[in-house]
Amino acid sequence: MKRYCSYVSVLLVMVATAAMAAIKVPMYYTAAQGQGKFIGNIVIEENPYGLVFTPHLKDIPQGEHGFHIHVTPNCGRNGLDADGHFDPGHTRKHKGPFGEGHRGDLPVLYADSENMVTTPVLAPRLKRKDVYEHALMIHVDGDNYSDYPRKLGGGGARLACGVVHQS
Ligand SMILES: [Cu+2]
Ligand SMILES: [Zn+2]
Repeated sequence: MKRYCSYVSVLLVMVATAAMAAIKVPMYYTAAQGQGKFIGNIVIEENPYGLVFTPHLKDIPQGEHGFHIHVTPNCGRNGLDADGHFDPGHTRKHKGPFGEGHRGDLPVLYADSENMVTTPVLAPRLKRKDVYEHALMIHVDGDNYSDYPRKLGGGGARLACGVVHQS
């Protein structure tokens, strides 16, 4: 019986570790066909407050960049094949990571003067199961977490993209 109990507890630890494991998403510049240059990874981890996205990216123009989960796990046609923002509640509203709109609205990423993006961001309305088989998208411009004055936060063209696969 004792042996059985320790076997079960080892199993439980293994299950817990698997659930906590980070997801590593390789990111690439978008391209008209296929994928562009590799620019680094974004590591996704769940904690009690939501999902933490930790970027390790280079070659991103200095400043703010809109960052979202787009529905379709496909980065083709300069990112357009990823379709729109992840919106399981069909809100059709872009309100940012703390609003009641698209669940795929993530906090803005910031590239420093050396064109590196390394500051983690927290998305409080997401769990890791939400992000599998979708795309992470980084836009050319920033994000004001509103559909005004420009739709979808004003991020404009799609700069970099990566697909989140279940590991
Ligand atoms: Cu986007
Ligand atoms: Zn949105």
